[in-house]
Amino acid sequence: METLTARALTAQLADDLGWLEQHCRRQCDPGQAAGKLRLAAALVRNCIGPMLDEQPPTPLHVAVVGGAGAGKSTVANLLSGAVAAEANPQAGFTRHPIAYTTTNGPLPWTGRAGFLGPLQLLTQLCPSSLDEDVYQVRRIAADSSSFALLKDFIIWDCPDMTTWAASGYLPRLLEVAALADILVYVASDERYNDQAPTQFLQLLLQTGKPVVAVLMKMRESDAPALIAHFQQEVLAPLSHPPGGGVVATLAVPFLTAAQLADPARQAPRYRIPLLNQIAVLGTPAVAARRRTVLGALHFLVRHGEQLLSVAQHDLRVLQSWQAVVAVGQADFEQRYLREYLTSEKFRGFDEALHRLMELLELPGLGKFLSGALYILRTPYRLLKDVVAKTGRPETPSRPEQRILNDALDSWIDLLRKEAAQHASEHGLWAHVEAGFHDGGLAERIRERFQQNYRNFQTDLAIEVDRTARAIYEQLEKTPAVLNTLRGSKFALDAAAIGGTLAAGGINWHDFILVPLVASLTHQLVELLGKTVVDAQREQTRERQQTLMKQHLSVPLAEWLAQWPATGGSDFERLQRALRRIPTAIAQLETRVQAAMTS
Ligand SMILES: Nc1nc2c(ncn2[C@@H]2O[C@H](COP(=O)(O)OP(=O)(O)O)[C@@H](O)[C@H]2O)c(=O)[nH]1
Ligand SMILES: [Mg+2]
Repeated sequence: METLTARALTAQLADDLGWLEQHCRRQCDPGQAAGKLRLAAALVRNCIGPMLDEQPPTPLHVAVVGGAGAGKSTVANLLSGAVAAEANPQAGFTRHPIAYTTTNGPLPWTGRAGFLGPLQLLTQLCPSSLDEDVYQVRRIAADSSSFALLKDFIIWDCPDMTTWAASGYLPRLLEVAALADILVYVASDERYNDQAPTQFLQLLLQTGKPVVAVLMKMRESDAPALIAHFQQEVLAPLSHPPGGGVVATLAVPFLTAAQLADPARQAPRYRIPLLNQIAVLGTPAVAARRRTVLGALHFLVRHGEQLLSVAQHDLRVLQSWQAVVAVGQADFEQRYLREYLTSEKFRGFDEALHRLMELLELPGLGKFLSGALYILRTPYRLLKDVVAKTGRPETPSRPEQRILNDALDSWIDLLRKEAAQHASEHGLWAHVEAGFHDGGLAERIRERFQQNYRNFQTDLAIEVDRTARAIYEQLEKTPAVLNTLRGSKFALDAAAIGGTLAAGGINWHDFILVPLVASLTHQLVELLGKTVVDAQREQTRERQQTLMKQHLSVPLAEWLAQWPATGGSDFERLQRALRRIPTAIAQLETRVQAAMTS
């Protein structure tokens, strides 16, 4: 396998995961499985890629996430110390991620290849309700206090965690959540145990990122009970890999309008514990970033198989297509056997029997004896010819090629019918149907078949000829055996004739008996010869079935079985992704480990 650069490898993996996510959204489950794929792709491009690219660890990224109206924008303002995020009572107001920074100069981290994947940087300030695949960076005045978090951190205000099915702003949220080194999970008093945000939290915890939970809008006196309840009811059932998890749960009771308007000065009681948590988690930055990257890597390694499981349904459909191909194949082979092979005579073997009998006649001087016996058998020969001629005329068998073509047609018909029947159920069937309908699939099948048919014919002719010839050639090559057989046959003839003559003394009826006995012994030997030849004939019949499978039905079935996954189809892309993803994850693991120890 070719060795890709780190950048190419992460781009390829993110691309494959992204393709799988889109495929998943198109096909089956637009929910959690697609979300998880998006998160995986985003971890590759936003955490692992930059690390392998030797990006500096700073600035660290803090993403504020949570359900609709929980108070995310309010918390973003608490963190930044400025009222820069539009807190808005309208649910789902923030539709794209917004970064807050005090930096006035260039922002090198935004320009890196693959940063935030498909999200484009907005060059002008826009309301956060703009529902597009964009992100914006808002620069705010530096906080002169000693709690100037924005010096080292970028704060991200994110779209709401609402439903898994949201295909627009949800992936944007996941993109930024993947980028984050620290997550701040916001839940409001009234809806702190909503199901969807809790499920998101559970997924995000799998990345090993540390989470600070912030409970909002309660009465101050209710805070301890609410925290206890939240920890017990919401957090306790959640799992997370070692090192991550919800490291603290803070309460920010209902703020006054004045506090909301100037959180840095009016709400330090709530702000400073929050900033402290972030500062501790982010110091030293190198260690924080290392944790992010390792968490991302472990996420991929642990969930790799499950990420691919979204293709299970597709693979089952592929298998059902392959099963239909196999049914067609079995019918095809049966028809060939039934309609052609069982009635095929293999005339070559009649010739072989003839040659065999000739061989058994005595050579040299013995020819005279054989000749005499031959003459003796004249009445028998004449009779045999008459019987052969008056016997039932053989019905000519149908030509092999016609039978094969008919069998192929019904194979094709079966495939066409099944594709039409299931076309509405899955893209694979629709693809096959389209192949038959306007892709000339039937013609292509016939072309392949004809090509293979020619090879089959050649091989078959060679095979039949070789087997038939082997019957007498073997004897010719072993004169000792041949002579014994010839001697035995002659001895048998002589004994029988001698016996007949001796039995009644030489008499007129010997003219009848002797030719009869000579014919009988010959018939006996011929019968033995025929047994040998017929055994070979049967073997050849089986061999021909095998050859037909080998040349015709098996290669065609294999080609058909894979056909939906060729020619640039979705299935080809899917199989490529399925093949490459595990390898790429394994390679990233090696590279990240190498990079961290160097
Ligand atoms: N008075 C008051 N309003 C709050 C508080 N926290 C949030 N809100 C209001 O609740 C609404 C939703 O808050 P916001 O931060 O926009 O939530 P988001 O949707 O999660 O970003 C806004 O109208 C906020 O002003 C608080 O502590 N006090
Ligand atoms: Mg908001």
